[in-house]
Amino acid sequence: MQRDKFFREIENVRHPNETLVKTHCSYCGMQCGMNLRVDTSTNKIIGVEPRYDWPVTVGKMCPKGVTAYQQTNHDDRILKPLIRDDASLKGTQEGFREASWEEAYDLIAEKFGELQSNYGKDSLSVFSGVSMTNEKCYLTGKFARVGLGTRYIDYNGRFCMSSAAGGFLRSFGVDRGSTLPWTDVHETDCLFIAGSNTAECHPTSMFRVWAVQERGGYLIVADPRETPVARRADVHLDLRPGTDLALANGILHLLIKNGYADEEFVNKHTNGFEETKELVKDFTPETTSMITGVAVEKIERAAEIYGKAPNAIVMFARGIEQQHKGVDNVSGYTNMALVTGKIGRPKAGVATFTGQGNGQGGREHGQKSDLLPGYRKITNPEHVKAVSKVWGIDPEEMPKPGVSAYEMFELMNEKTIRGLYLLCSNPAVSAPNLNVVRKGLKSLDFMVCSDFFLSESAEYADVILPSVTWSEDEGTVTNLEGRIIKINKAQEPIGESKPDWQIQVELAERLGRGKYFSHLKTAKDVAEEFRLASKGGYADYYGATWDKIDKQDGVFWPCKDEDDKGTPHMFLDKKFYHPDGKAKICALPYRPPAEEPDEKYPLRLTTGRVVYHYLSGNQTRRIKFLKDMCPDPYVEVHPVTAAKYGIQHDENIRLFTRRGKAYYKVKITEAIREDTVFVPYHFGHDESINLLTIAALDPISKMPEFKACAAEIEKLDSGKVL
Ligand SMILES: Nc1nc2c(c(=O)[nH]1)N[C@H]1C(S)=C(S)[C@@H](COP(=O)(O)OP(=O)(O)OC[C@H]3O[C@@H](n4cnc5c(=O)[nH]c(N)nc54)[C@H](O)[C@@H]3O)O[C@H]1N2
Ligand SMILES: Nc1nc2c(c(=O)[nH]1)N[C@H]1C(S)=C(S)[C@@H](COP(=O)(O)OP(=O)(O)OC[C@H]3O[C@@H](n4cnc5c(=O)[nH]c(N)nc54)[C@H](O)[C@@H]3O)O[C@H]1N2
Ligand code: SF4
Ligand SMILES: [Mo]
Repeated sequence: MQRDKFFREIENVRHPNETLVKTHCSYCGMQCGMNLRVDTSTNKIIGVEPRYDWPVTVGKMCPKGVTAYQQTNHDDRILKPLIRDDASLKGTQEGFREASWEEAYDLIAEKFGELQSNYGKDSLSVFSGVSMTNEKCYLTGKFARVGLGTRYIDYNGRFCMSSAAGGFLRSFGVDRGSTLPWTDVHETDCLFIAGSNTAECHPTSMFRVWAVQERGGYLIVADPRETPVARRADVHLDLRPGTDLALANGILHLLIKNGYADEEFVNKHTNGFEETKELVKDFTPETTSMITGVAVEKIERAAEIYGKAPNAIVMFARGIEQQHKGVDNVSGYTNMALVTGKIGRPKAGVATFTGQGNGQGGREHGQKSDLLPGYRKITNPEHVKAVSKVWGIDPEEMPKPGVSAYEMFELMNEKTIRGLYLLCSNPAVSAPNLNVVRKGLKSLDFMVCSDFFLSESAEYADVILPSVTWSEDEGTVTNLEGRIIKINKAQEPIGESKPDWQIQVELAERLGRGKYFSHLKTAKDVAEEFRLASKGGYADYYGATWDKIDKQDGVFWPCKDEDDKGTPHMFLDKKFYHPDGKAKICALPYRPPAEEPDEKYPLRLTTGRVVYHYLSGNQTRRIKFLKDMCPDPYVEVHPVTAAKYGIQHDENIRLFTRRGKAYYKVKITEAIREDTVFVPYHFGHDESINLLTIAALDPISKMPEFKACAAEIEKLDSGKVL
């Protein structure tokens, strides 16, 4: 009924010369279905409407999604290549002049060539991101290894999905973010959600979350803050930041003790149970409560609900993953599903809320320092051989593994890395411990940045290349379910902007590597090569043709050939991907955050998002509605803590840690623990909270501990920003 009314209203506002282009949102991993409205008299995008026929999001979009189209023809778009002609202004927006593509390519080829002949192939680096299509992500990996011949490539997913990837690989032997399709979520009996601000970060999942409760099921949320999803939870486990592993072990202790372990499943399909059972013996509710700060009754109730639920899904996001034990946290919460056997069947399983639009596909096909397409390892000679064959290179030529994202900035400071090709990321805002990162960018001999809006990171570049927005190119993206979907082109690139794959093909030609790239004339050409390169890897996309994606509403990987419909549910045959076919239950000793509060820094700082902004904010801070709704950063402080410091709502304070300081307005709220403060990270320059965060890295995933460090507040006498 409502739906009909909505469509009638839409019909009434339709432009006379309007056509609709079926696609998905540019932002988060939900990849909401949308139609871009295009005026055929100008061939310009003029608006958007949600797609009711998209099974994952059924007509839902969030404030970012409904305004995303405003990026395409925005006044701030970079329309021509820019070359820096005043090196003294590095680190600012000044000192650039417009140039032709020819001049820009010539300069890059000359400077990259010089650096490699003076300092070796590995003096260059590539830092990329996963707001790009699979085809672009794939080609970026090839461009680094074959076009530049460097080992140093890594990407922003290191700060995003790397701990989930590490945990899933260890527990299941495969890293697909969700073991089931999202259309199962509302049909389960219990959702256990840890470290996900679902209502603000994956808002179009919420109708499924509420539906669980409406059907009489349960919602358990573990978060130091009372987020909108925590507020309506049956149990809110309001833990201290950085203590998830103790909570996961504590719940496992109760599940085993109270008879909820599925012995048959454990014996047949898993390893590691006895060792884990022994380890979690120590995590009594009392001990767990002492470490986490969560009341004993809440821990007991959560274990009881999860244990009793016929079907349950354990879900988590960056709250548990962006810790220096993020991988352990992922395996720790995954243990709950493995011990109780609530996995490998519909409506039961484990899922992470994948962050970026292509956070899943972008991590499978070679942007990570040690990975090649199809989730192959660059350290495995057989894998190298398979990919070298597709690329037409001698396996000997394949560069060795590089280092992780943050470590690349350290190497820039050491002058091991001297040149950078940055695309699709804004690390001058989003990387941890920014004083080191910004210094690293500044110390580069030569830096190229490809973006469509001049970002804070582009301010350090010598050449800026104008890329296109998602609406000006086509290709595939893999959403948070592991479903490969199609992004369609709604408008020709504006100005002289070009898609990144085309930039890489043309640049490779300038670098004398054209024979490996020149055959790629369209996005579809890249797609065909990419499917082939993934063939036989466990993230096998070979069978996911664009045609099949269109006909089936997407294709879940693995999808091995033309006849394969794809794999919506993982492990239905109870076969996990470790060589013996079993999953691993992991015994994980607790360790505290890298930096615990002390007398000098008595508070815990945690960081994250708000609904109106996206990541570094370089896109959403330019959209008027979003900027109006959330113009500035702030620090959330509990009223008791505010009283202790004598600070008022809206007062400016200085927040500092061992790494740096910044000034924020205080937002007093009871929705946070007394010992914790929270700052959203979507803001640049002096407002970036990453000036304060700690670069303590997880030993397996190399994920920085964005979610917990020790901090202190200082009241300013004047109450003004200094
Ligand atoms: N509006 C909006 N949506 C987005 C994005 C965005 O920038 N803006 N980005 C997208 C991307 S790339 C990502 S990665 C996802 C991120 O999605 P989320 O992970 O949901 O977002 P965050 O705000 O980073 O953190 C989630 C929650 O973790 C909690 N938390 C902090 N410390 C801890 C802890 O120690 N333990 C536990 N259990 N919880 C903790 C925070 O209070 C917060 O509520 O969102 C995607 N969607
Ligand atoms: N303190 C703190 N820091 C964090 C986090 C946190 O929770 N707390 N979260 C981390 C997480 S999960 C993430 S994902 C990272 C993300 O951090 P970033 O990688 O910095 O993310 P974006 O802001 O999306 O940066 C993408 C940039 O590329 C541009 N862009 C978008 N699409 C394209 C394209 O197709 N081609 C090109 N060439 N450019 C494009 C955009 O305009 C933007 O400038 O931040 C991390 N940093
Ligand atoms: S939920 Fe994510 S994909 Fe959907 S409209 Fe919002 S930002 Fe876009
Ligand atoms: Mo992310």
